[in-house]
Amino acid sequence: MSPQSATPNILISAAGEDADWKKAMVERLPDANVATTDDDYDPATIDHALFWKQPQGLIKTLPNLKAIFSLGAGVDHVVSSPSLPADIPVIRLEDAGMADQMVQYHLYAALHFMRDFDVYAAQQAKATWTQHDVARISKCRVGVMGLGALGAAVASALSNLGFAVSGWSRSMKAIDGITTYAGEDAFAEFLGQSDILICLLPRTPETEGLLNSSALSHLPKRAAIINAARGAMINEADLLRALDTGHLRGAFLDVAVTEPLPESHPFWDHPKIRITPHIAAATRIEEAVDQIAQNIDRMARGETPSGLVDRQSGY
Ligand code: NDP
Ligand code: OXD
Repeated sequence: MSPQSATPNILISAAGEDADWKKAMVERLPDANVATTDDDYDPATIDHALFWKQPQGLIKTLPNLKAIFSLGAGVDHVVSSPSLPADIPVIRLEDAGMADQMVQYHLYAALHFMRDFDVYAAQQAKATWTQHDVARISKCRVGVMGLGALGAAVASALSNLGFAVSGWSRSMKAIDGITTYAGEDAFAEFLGQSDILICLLPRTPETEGLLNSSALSHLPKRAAIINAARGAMINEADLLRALDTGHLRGAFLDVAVTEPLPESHPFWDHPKIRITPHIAAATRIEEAVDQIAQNIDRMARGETPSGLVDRQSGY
């Protein structure tokens, strides 16, 4: 990348949290000009945009953008914009305080199934006092889809707790204690040994609808699914069918195709589904602004920023 001008002109659009981001950014880069969309700013001067679910059409009002930073790990809200020029670098956050939270979320959700808390919740609803054998954790096979900043941390934490963990990614990975698979050819085999399937993939054209009836049919009978990535990766009707036929024992969902999940959605009162409202991992602003500031510096020096999105693959 070619070196850029000295003083960054930054615009923030952060879905209601603009003031917090602006304060943190001003503290971290006191020499930069930092505005939110509520401020009086000249769109032609803006060269760096910090976006989380920015309003539609905002990108095309900024003719001199040199980079767009996502304020989350996912970049689907940016790369799906039809007005995004092909040559603008899009940069995602890497961990930024989210990996620890993802680990906590998945430890809870995986233990929910491994220790039969779903079974006991159903029993409680019928005032039934029946004890079941406790499975050996080493016999419980967890498959993690996506071994990036978040998936790899979750896979390692579950493995350290004693689960038998495997992981699936686009390119082959080597992670201590984890059996790894890569690519489409290995997908069915990976699914076939996942008693608990965790989805931590980015939303891209390749991953959208990936967990459909065909994929779900490869999971072992009475497998469970945990999805804290994006709702669009699971075909919701196929998931409901797999739960209702008893092929799947349950689903723990932090994300949905439509968020907030509509009040009338069948997920809400499905006895085999646990819902949380997209809270698995929140960006920690301090860590995030530090990453963004370092990347602005890197780009100013003509270096490649860390977390640069490959526009071809979409993440
Ligand atoms: P990364 O970009 O670091 O990692 C993505 C992983 O997915 C990589 O291992 C990548 O493979 C793999 N992958 C991508 N496409 C495919 C494919 N077609 N087939 C197989 N593997 C694929 O992402 P993060 O770990 O930082 O984040 C993952 C997602 O988690 C985010 O995109 C976001 O949607 C979601 N998220 C949800 C939050 C919540 O609160 N619910 C909070 C934060 C993030 P490879 O390694 O080979 O490139
Ligand atoms: C993210 C998210 O992508 O919060 O960071 O979903």
